[in-house]
Amino acid sequence: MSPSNASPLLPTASPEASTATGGLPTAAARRFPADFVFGVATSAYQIEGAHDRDGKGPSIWDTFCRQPGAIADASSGDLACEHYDRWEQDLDLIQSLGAQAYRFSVSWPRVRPTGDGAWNEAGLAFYERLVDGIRARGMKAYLTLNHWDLPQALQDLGGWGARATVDRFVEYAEGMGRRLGTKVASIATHNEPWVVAQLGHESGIFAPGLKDRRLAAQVSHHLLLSHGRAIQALRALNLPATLGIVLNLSPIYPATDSAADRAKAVLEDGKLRRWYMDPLFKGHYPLDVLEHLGEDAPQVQPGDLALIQQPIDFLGINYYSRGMASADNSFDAKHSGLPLTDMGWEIYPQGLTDLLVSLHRDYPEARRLYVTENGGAFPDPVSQDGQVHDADRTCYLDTHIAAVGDALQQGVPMGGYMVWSLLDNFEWASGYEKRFGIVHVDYATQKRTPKDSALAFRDFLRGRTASSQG
Ligand code: IFM
Repeated sequence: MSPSNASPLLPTASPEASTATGGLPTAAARRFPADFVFGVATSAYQIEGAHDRDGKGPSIWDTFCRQPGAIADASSGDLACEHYDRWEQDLDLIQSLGAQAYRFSVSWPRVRPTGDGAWNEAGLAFYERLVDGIRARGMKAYLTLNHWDLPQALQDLGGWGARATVDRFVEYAEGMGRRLGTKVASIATHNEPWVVAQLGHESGIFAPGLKDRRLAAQVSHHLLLSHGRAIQALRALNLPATLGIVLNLSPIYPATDSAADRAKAVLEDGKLRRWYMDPLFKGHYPLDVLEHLGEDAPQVQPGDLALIQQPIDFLGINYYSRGMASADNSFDAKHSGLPLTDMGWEIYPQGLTDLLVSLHRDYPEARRLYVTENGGAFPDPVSQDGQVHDADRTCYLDTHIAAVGDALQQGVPMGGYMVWSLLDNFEWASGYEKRFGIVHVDYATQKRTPKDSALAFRDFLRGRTASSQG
């Protein structure tokens, strides 16, 4: 751990450094309250590596990556950023940026290798050291329980399609709550359940790679049910940590003003947003989506919806781009005129403000909102000077943080903002081809190099501290 806020990785702070990076000028022009938390985010499978070390069991992603053609560059998270061994250096780096919070996830099969039965003390101890390290550096730990790496042994029993997995998840949540719940600032049950259900079980492009719409709908229900029951179990522990869930959301706009496009936008909004928000906050599934699913609608047992609708302390929102709906699916982002990231996603910061404002309007029950992920993939070549001059990402972060500031000004109860991601990492089906980090990772040497965007974020945070002191 660094004794001070200095890092061997970053140049010493100076007004010139701030000017050199350009800071985040648009973001800085907005006012963020003193208790607003800025942080960085990662997830276990994407950075840890050590896939089979110290008693860890295999996850569905370990299995999926071995399927030919599943991952664009035929890679896996076997080594990733070797964060399992380099976590202290990585925490020093986060501290040196001046981030107040670090959002990370726990690998379920690292702490309970088969998802049932014995716990793995070595895995638990790793996360305990990590959380202690975060706190020792004066930062808050934001823990996510499920960032997609389900134990393979549970998948073999039916995975999220099996109702018994809900029970296993509640045990996992309670176990982690008992072990770390007094030390972490926040616990999120799931990260992006839509992705697990749709990409994992309907389109099959993510683990476990299944293609079955009915199963996907059932999976989404089990994820929500397990969320509600886990919140109940964690609440009973009387922890100081705030409890919530993280959804991937986008505002969906009709591509044209035609009635057909507008109707499509409503349905797409239903599938992405209301399917999760309505049960979480209103106690029902949206009727139009149930009708759309017809016989594929999930089996819901009496009492399930009341369990899902547990009061939570925060809603985390992962925002990357807007959604556009056209009845004939003719909308093509490439021709929209908006700049695109390396993922081909449109850069549209206004969508973040629109999303946050509409969420607060439609779901005032969501008491506190956080942007738990936001960022962009860009090609990021290393320059001859050894640095990464990622002006596009710096601009992306600047305008999106400013968009959060605009939502705050319009009365949205925002609690914080986390950059995705601290490090370049394993971007799921895209492998290592897409780089989301504000810190460059040379995978051959594991050298970390803060990109210009990291320096600009650091300077923005320093300016904020200075103005709150001045
Ligand atoms: O890398 C992912 C992350 O794991 C979940 N949210 C979206 C990110 C970018 O695709």
